[in-house]
Amino acid sequence: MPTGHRKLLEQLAADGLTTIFGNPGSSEEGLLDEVARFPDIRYILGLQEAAVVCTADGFAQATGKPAIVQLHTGVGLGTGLGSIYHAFRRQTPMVVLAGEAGVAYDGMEAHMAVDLVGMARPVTKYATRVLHPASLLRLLRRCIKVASTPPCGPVFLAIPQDVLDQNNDEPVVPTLVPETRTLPEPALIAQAAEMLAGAENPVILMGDGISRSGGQAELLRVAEALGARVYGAMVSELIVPWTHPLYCGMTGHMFGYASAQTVADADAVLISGTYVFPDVFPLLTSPFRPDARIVQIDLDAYAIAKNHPVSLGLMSDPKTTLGALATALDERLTGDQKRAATARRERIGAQNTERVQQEKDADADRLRQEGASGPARMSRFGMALADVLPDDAILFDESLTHYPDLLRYLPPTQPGNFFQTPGGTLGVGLPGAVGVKLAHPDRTVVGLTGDGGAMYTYQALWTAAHYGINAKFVVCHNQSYRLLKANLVDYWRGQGLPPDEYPEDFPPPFDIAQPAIDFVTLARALGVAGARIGTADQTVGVIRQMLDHQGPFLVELDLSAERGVARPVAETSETATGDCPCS
Ligand SMILES: Cc1ncc(C[n+]2csc(CCOP(=O)(O)OP(=O)(O)O)c2C)c(N)n1
Ligand SMILES: [Mg+2]
Repeated sequence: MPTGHRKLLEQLAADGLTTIFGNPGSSEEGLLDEVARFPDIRYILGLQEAAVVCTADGFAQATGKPAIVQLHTGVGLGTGLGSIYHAFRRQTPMVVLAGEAGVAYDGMEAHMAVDLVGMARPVTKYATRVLHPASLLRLLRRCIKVASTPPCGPVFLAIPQDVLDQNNDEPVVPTLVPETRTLPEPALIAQAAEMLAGAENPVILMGDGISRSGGQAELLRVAEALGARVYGAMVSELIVPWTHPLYCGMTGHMFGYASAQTVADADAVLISGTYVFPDVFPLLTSPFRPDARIVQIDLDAYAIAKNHPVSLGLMSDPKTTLGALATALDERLTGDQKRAATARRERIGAQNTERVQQEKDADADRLRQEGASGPARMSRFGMALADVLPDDAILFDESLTHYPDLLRYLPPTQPGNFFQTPGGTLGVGLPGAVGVKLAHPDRTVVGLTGDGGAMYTYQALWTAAHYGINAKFVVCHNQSYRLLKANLVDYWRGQGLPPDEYPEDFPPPFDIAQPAIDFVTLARALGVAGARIGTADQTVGVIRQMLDHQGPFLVELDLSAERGVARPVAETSETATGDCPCS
């Protein structure tokens, strides 16, 4: 009779989950030994657990299916926890398995024994431990189901080796994931339409729950029917093309007062696939106008009215519900209301176009002044990359404070081609790109990271080299933790300090310039070729080299010219951090 090790792999194969991302140890040796004999499973080795989990995260984002992660008992799980937290925030379907010696040793407090479930619980949807060979596959299927059911997220299963060593006669059957294509009864759709119709300043806050349900087109129909400004809140994927007239960017991730500005004047707000507001320092009072009508649509009942009251909450699938809402709005809106929505759309679109044009003009002026041998700049890099990147290329973006200058030239326009890292954990960009490239080997995948972020998970490059995963990487080398500088400017302001009294210097720990990290040499040491862009005129050639190279390739983009943070000369309502997707 097969052992639990074998049956666990058979269950994964039955569910089409044939890739395991892991880092092994002594208490998973039985499982790893079985993997070696089980050709239907591929094991992707990572050298550090944070990188392992983030690689799995990218793979899950690209495939939409739960990624399987294997970690080594408490020490491996502990190293991976910060990255599991990221997966938790961004609702990545993921099953984390950690081995341990065995339940037989519970009374011994054996070497390396620890309460694994207790460690994992705060950052997972569900965490449990297999205690008996008759319930190994039962619990594994439960984990796969919970991870895959919206709101998706990581789950944890402790797999004691002595339980898996035993013979296992559980049947292998595909895991059932419940269907969630639900639709509220027509009266509720009508009520939602009535609340939103005729609004003069409607706003939509959208999140990843919409991508998960495939409701991007339906959201756009509603936005266009209403002429509503659309903001992403805790969003990591493209929902509305960033070039669409109504797309107005992301809410911030830091300060509630800044995010609240997006809805301050709104007389109607539609929230879907996210919650209000995912800030580090959230506003404790309601951000909404007292007379605003607020409709929230989500499969996640917990997200609805989570922090602030709403007028109507619909626990249902975003795609079907937004589709029905768009149809109801179409029928209900008067000719005048439709004309007003179109006019609003044109006005908002014109404002957005003008803002982007002004930013592009400023970039062009600066590049002209600095000349060809001037410093490398993200704007120059973005322009050059946009010229040559294939249409179906995928960006995995953790360029952090540099992302506005990049995406001005490479605005995401198609669902599935763009991922960001809103979870707050640094080090997602490089391994994320490795995971995406593994899922889409035929497409160009470019992962961007800050220099700070890179150093949390640089080991992912070794995995790319080891398996020949041909992803491209860009390190934005600004020699600093620049976002922390921007945060501090906002903090000074929040403390009521007048701008002319802001300290001259930032705290020394915000600079990582000495010694300068040589990212190209570091990449080479891990088996990945690379080149550095030190001046503007090197940009085009190095990008060509990156894309032409057969194999993974890393570009170190010297952004030391952009290491500072503009300090406001006077009181302003703009935050220095903007909508940077980290903290
Ligand atoms: C794992 C982890 N450690 C620390 C932080 C705190 N933190 C937020 S932003 C930041 C600096 C990021 O620097 P870098 O990646 O170089 O991007 P930049 O801000 O320079 O654009 C730090 C250290 C974090 N978010 N995650
Ligand atoms: Mg940096």
